[in-house]
Amino acid sequence: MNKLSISLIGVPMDLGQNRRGVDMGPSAIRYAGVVERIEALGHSVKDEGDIAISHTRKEQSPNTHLRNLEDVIDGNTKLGNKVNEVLEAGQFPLVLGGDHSIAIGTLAGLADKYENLGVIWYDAHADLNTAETSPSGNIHGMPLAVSLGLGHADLVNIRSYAPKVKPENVIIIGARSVDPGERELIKEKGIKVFSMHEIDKLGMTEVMNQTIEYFRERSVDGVHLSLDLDGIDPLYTPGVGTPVPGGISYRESHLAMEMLYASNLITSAEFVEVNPILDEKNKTADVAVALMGSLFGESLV
Ligand code: B3U
Ligand code: MN
Ligand code: MN
Repeated sequence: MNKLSISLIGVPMDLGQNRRGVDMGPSAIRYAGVVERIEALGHSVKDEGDIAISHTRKEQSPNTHLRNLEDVIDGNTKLGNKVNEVLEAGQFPLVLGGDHSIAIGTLAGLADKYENLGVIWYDAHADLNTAETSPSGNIHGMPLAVSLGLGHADLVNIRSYAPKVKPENVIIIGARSVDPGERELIKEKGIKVFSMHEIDKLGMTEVMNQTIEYFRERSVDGVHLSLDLDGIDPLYTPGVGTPVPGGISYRESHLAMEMLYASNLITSAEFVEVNPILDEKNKTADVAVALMGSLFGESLV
């Protein structure tokens, strides 16, 4: 088994959406035993601490189409730099959120090393809005669009290059709440989506086999897993800001992580949207850590 040197990066970001508490996600995940869980598998873990997020949140944000834009840019620039530094040191970046707007920074730090990066977007949502299509103005609903080069120029050009990811290198898994503008973009760009419909119809084994095959065919040089805990059914992960019923089950999610581990494709990961204030006894952070266990090689026998 391949033993990794993992760098844990906490991102206490809550400015990409309106609910308070998701900034405590990294603490909740640490409290749920992430370091011990991964070290028990023989990997080494270095906790890099948290990225400094400025909190000048204005109750009446002047730009309601892109709430807290300046602070989101600032936090993601710092995160992108940190992720890149960790990669340069030969470490595997494991990013703990924080709301999903942090994927903008993570991908900005990854994509100048991986020129043909694959991305798995495990989420109830497509996160493909722009200021023009967003129903909320919340940047956590935009990070995938931004990473494809679509949206506000200052977000798109974090770390001074764009785009970070090619649409044909993205696979969305678990989608069940997709806005009209996002649907258009999925069609226009030909983005591969395994919605809940496909997961129900094909089963998770087939979905993951096709996912792994898709990336192999495209000869990606790395695959980033961006896992939004709201992709999973809120029965198992109630501590998220925008729960959507009818999600991926606990068991299907473990199977997906185990198959990704066996594929040896994953080169970085992030777990986002854990909100301990909305949670029940840290259940959602516990699920996040359990899934990391499977992603990093825990097996039952
Ligand atoms: N698509 C909606 C809702 C949403 C996106 N991401 C989350 N919620 N977590 C939006 O606001 O863009
Ligand atoms: Mn998301
Ligand atoms: Mn989501």
